[in-house]
Amino acid sequence: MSYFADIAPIAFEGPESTNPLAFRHYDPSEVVGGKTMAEHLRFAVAYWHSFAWEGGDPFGGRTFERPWFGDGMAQAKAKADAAFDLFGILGQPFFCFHDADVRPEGADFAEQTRNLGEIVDYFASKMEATGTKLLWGTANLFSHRRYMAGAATNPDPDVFAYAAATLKTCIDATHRLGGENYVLWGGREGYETLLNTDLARERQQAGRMLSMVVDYAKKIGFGGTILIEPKPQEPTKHQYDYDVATVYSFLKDFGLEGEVKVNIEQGHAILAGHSFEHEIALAASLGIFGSIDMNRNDYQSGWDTDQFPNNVPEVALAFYEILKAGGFTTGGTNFDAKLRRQSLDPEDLVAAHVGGMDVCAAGFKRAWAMLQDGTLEAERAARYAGWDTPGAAAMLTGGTLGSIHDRVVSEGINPAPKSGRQERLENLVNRFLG
Ligand code: XLS
Ligand code: NI
Ligand code: NI
Repeated sequence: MSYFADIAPIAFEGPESTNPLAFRHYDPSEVVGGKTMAEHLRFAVAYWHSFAWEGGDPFGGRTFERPWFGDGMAQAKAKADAAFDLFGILGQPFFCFHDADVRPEGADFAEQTRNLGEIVDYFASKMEATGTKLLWGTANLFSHRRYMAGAATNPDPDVFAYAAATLKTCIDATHRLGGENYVLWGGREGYETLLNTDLARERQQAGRMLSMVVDYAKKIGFGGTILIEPKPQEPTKHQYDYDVATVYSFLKDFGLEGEVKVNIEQGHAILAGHSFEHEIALAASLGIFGSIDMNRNDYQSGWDTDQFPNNVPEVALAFYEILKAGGFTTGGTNFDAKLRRQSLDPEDLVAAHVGGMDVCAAGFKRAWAMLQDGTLEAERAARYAGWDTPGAAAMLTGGTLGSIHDRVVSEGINPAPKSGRQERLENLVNRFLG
């Protein structure tokens, strides 16, 4: 019997519906600008939060009781059965997983790899039967104690080797399942104290590992996008992939800016002191926008609380930047979000996703309307219109300080400050987001 036995597939019932297990805004087949909402949003369930996480926090352990908890192959398959049942109930087109979420740990590398292979075969048959696809796979190179001082950036070369070998198996698994992306989140790639850390050396190790990932993906013909997921801290005090700007400079350093993009998470952006839309806009402007981990941080706690999104205007501004960047290609909206530890019931897991999907759909439609309206973009363009004059444009091509100086003197240039119109623009945005 399914873990979600009595929960029927979620239907779209429209904004007036009071049914807690219905979509009010997300109609997967609704066509917006020539694509369905399902094609625009490309939702994914995160296996780790929804099926592997046990409800623990730093002050207490497991609160959830799931029939698949335990470390055997039978439990791993029962977990997969429940996961695919949830994907079906939600109509989620995609899922994402780490190796450690899906397979029993195994006593050594060989057993770990065999276990992963067995589950990947099991996934393949379920994906074939249900049509659910893999948005991305990834390796968990942060939970096991061997990685406590990092994976690629570990001072011990044997850990580097073990991580490289594990990466190979996880890229293989992602490729075998037709994954559209492969994600690298460097959970322990950082430091606790500079007193024992050689920053320069660790950076070189990380660059070498990433180059090998790119080479290997090419060698096996993996056609998906390789993504780095920035995060500033937690679990380490300082993580090397701090934010989008830091990742970009790292990619440039190793000549990988054309090979690797970013997976941007709302909560990580907040932890880095940025807004989600800032990180998306910056990545798009640098040509490295790939995918998003959708969630919500508690703005007071300073932790990565990974809550489900519930703020439509906030989500809308993020989707506005994604739409401006041309929308997703291989990327999507992965709910890297978990229940609160008191939310014990199967219905909580379903309701969390239903609400998150609805918030994203509502935000997306508002963003779409604002972009179609065009006023905001016209205002932005008008602000820079002075640059269209030949004298101004020439400064950015052949200008020198001397030639510009002469022009200022000969033309009597004397700039008049102009309003940035922020409040008027905020009022405009509220017409769409309010
Ligand atoms: C943790 C990260 C993690 C990645 C995948 O904060 O968000 O869940 O998305 O390793
Ligand atoms: Ni996170
Ligand atoms: Ni994430």
